[in-house]
Amino acid sequence: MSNSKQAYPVVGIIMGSDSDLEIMNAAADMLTTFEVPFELTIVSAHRTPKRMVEYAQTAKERGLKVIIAGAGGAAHLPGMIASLTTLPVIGVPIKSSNSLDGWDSILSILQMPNGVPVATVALNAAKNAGILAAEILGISDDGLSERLSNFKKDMEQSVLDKAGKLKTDQ
Ligand code: RP5
Repeated sequence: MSNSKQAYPVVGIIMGSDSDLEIMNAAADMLTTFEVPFELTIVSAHRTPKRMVEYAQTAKERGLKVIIAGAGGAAHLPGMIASLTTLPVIGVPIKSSNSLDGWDSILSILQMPNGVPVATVALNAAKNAGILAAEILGISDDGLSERLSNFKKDMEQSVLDKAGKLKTDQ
């Protein structure tokens, strides 16, 4: 699936199973908000290893600049993708049906060996993965950087509004 707005995706969102989609949609939503073209598909490290290798090895030449990879349980997808490409990989640990309590997914993605980094976000935090991907791209895109800046300002204002409301309620 590609973001219909633009022909050339620069972020690849991949996940180990369609059961991860509910969580991973949050990354897609953030990229849509920031007007970053992306593609989204299923790539399983264990069930489709050849597809995983092909995806990682062709990602750069296809124009991708960042990959967001989500997986649950024995979550090897982000690390294996990172081992096969020089693109930055953001890993999303997912508390899946085969996950004990989420720690298995977190540690599988977080505890990478020296030389093969994966930027790991919090459990189920695909939203932050989307924001981080946009921030990486924002380094060389002033318009995107401005949209990210406005996002942070809106977030700040919403907290200040809530704080102000608490004050008046007391
Ligand atoms: C992982 O196993 C997937 O990323 C998913 O989080 C989990 C469960 O997959 P299904 O059995 O629901 O397909 O590889």
